Amino acid sequence: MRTIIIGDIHGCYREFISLLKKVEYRKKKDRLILLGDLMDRGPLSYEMLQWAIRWKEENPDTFFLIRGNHELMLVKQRREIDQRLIWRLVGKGASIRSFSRHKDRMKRYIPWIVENMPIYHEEDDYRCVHASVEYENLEDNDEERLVEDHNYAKRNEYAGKITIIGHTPLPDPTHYDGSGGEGIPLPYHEWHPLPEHGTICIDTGCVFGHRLTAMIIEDGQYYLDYVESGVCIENKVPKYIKYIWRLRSIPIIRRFCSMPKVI
Ligand SMILES: [Mn+2]
Repeated sequence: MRTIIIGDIHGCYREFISLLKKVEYRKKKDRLILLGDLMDRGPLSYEMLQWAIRWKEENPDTFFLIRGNHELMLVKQRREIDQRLIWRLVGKGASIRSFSRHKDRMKRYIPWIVENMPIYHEEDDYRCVHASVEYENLEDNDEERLVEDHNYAKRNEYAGKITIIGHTPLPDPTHYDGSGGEGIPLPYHEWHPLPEHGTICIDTGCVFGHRLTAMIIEDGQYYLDYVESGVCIENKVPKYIKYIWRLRSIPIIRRFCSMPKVI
């Protein structure tokens, strides 16, 4: 049985559906795990959430979701003022427009998110969280580390059981093996044994104009596939982000030029 894992969709519902088609997802035979951040920034957050709700209802045992920092902001927004402000800056407006086009409100879905989007998902030979992991025992990590932390994964210090993450957009899916060195970009369209240790980040910045990536795991092997982003983002992201992505495919530049920080 294949398991298909997809990272930060951010309202890129069209790309999500075309990626499912590209990897020939079969709902009766495959499992599907979404790593969170279904909404905000992109144009179709409402459609994406409705799809997830319907899918979870119809496929409760083969479809799993994890909570991202954007879902966490929705859950927390009424209590914490700083979370409200940050959320404004990182694409809440796009979600509000998407929901109001359907005369709906996001708040209504907080109980569904709390019930159906836990902060981690554990399997026998790997597990999934949204952002990063520090301690082998997932219970020992605080919520901020698992759901919100941008920098920890890149420090490449975690060498425990292999964990699939999203959250930090990168030019290519990347394996952090716990050695403390640079992450290793992973190739698309080839089967390889699933590494046993470290983290693999599969967020390739679809909503920033790059790609939506799927990781397929079957019998201890993995395969990566993607669709190009066709999205028009509603919140302005500087064009230099795309240029840096292109330049970073040249190894010497990759060494001296890190990804711009985006939440
Ligand atoms: Mn995120």
